Amino acid sequence: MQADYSAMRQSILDGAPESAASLATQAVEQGLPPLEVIDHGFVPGMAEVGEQYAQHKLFLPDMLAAAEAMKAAMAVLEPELKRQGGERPPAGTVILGTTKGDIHEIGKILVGTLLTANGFKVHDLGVDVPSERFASTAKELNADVIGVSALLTTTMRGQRSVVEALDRAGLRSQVKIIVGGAPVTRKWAEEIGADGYAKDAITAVALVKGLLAERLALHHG
Ligand code: B12
Repeated sequence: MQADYSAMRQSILDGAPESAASLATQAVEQGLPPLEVIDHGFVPGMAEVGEQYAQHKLFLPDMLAAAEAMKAAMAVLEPELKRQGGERPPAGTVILGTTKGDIHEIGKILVGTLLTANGFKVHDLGVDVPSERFASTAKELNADVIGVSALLTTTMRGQRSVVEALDRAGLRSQVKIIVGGAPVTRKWAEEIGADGYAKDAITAVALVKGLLAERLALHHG
């Protein structure tokens, strides 16, 4: 049987959590790679919802329903992703969160899931996180990397505040900061003095691995 990507996309557009979850379950039962199912089946639905919202064809409640459907699908696919990663000693500790004033969480959760699947210890602070909390938690957990998500052009500046908060806490040289989210660009990351930017969850894993390898090389080389 083939993956029904168009039905998955439609379940997001319809804001139908039951149908999204059952399509995800079917995909798992068929042995389809969970990441492909997310990327080709469900994420295109979210992108379409965003476009239709921008064109005033869909409204806030529709966006909310779509997010619920996406979360229902992810609840099925996440454990699969993590299981495929297997058990290994932690490759490093990463703190994740969405900036103050911003409640978008789906992309961040996906980044966290893939990092976990790749052996990282992930501590997710959730959404609407004050900059100082990123810094204090980094200190508390002796974190290697902080990942800051922002989905609104207005909350992107919160990413700069996290860089500044880490500076103030005297931790800037010890902890790497990476940023992401739909409106975020590499140029913005450079402008605010972050250590990296990734456009999606797969690239985020490569980015974190690269940053930590760089650091190991500095310490030992
Ligand atoms: C779902 C959604 C919502 C849901 C969120 C529910 C939830 N639990 O998360 C709800 C309904 C709550 C919502 C609310 C609002 N939303 Co909204 N929302 C979306 C939508 C449709 C999808 C976002 C999503 O989940 N995408 C799927 C994930 C998988 O993709 P992603 O988030 O981009 O994440 C990937 C990458 O960006 C990256 N990434 C993400 N984070 C990080 C972090 C790091 C460190 C790294 C390295 C990478 C990384 O990796 C991820 C995985 O590949 C987008 C449209 C869009 N195209 O983005 C609009 C959108 C982001 N929302 C928008 C708006 C305007 C709003 C509201 C202001 C609407 C209103 N009038 O109230 C509110 C704001 C609420 C708030 N204070 O935050 C606008 C933003 C416009 C702008 N440029 O600022 C968008 C673009 C829609 C549009 N086209 O107008 N929204």
